[in-house]
Amino acid sequence: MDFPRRALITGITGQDGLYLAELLLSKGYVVFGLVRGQSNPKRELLHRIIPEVKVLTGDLTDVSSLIRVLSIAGPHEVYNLGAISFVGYSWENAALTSDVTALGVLNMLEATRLYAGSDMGKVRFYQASSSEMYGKAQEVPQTERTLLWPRSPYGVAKAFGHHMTINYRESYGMHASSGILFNHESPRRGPEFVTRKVTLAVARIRLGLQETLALGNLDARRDWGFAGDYVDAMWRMLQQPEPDDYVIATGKSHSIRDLLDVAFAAVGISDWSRYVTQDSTLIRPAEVESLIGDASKAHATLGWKPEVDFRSLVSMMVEHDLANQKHLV
Ligand code: G4F
Repeated sequence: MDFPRRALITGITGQDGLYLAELLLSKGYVVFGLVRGQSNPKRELLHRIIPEVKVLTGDLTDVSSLIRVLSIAGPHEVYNLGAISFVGYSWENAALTSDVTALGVLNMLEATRLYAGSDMGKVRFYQASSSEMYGKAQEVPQTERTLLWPRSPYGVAKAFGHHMTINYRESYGMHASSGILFNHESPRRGPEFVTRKVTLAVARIRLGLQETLALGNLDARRDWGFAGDYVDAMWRMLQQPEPDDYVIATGKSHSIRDLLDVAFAAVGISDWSRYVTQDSTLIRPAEVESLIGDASKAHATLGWKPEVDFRSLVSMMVEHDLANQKHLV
């Protein structure tokens, strides 16, 4: 094995990209991150948080830029985390979501295949698949073998990327693995996602900076874990002798109402009903009502298990938001 190991991460400025970069750096990797566009403000942010990452410019929709980036980075491992990842947005921008989240995977796989040339053992590939692919879930809990029934343009795009990854594995013998990650959150989560939207609002309500919180469907259920735990599973997948697909989940499901209970309780509010309103414009055209994953295969093969439970995760996020909003009081 060559040392030091080199990794290329797409989507490095997202929550998962940042945690994964920190994990790989702690293991002695040289980490390259793909960042899109000219004067992207996220480049500065990345440099401030993790200055050790070597930033390369490229775009998932431009295969020639990916080939160039791969030849500069010379990675042993490629983590394809880049995507337009907000499900709600994907109905408004279905074509763009498909270009980036679906065809972007094909571009990255093809660029990696060309980079590997006749030596497929040279590089290992991780694809960020998603539990959103299960959509109208056909089985409870969901496993690697559960039928995919996506309910959003985002879910359809992720299903394309998932199948294409399997196809490259089967067609070209590429060491390409897919992590079917259930919802995973952290203080680094964007405020458009429901967990962070709630914890930020709860902190602001507690501090007197906000009066109410408008939400959509309160009955949806998700299997929520901690992003910091989940990136470890990605790395473990690429250390296996054989590529494969793995569900990464906690095996516990909670509703948005449970999320509200725990988040408001963390600031000493037991009855949140007077703070929360329902906004019909936030209800999705087709909802994924309930997801819960069975990660037995990851437990058995990767030796992976989640460390942070739902209550600790939500409390961690509320604490973080109280601290970062305090200066506004
Ligand atoms: O936090 P969410 O927007 O996450 P969603 O749609 O489950 O997707 C996330 O997890 C996927 C993994 O399964 C990823 F692939 C994907 O990229 C993303 O990270 O919404 C969670 C639930 C939904 O049922 C939604 O309808 O919360 C419900 N919800 C209710 N009110 C809301 C709101 N979601 C958002 N974002 N904002 C609301 O006001």
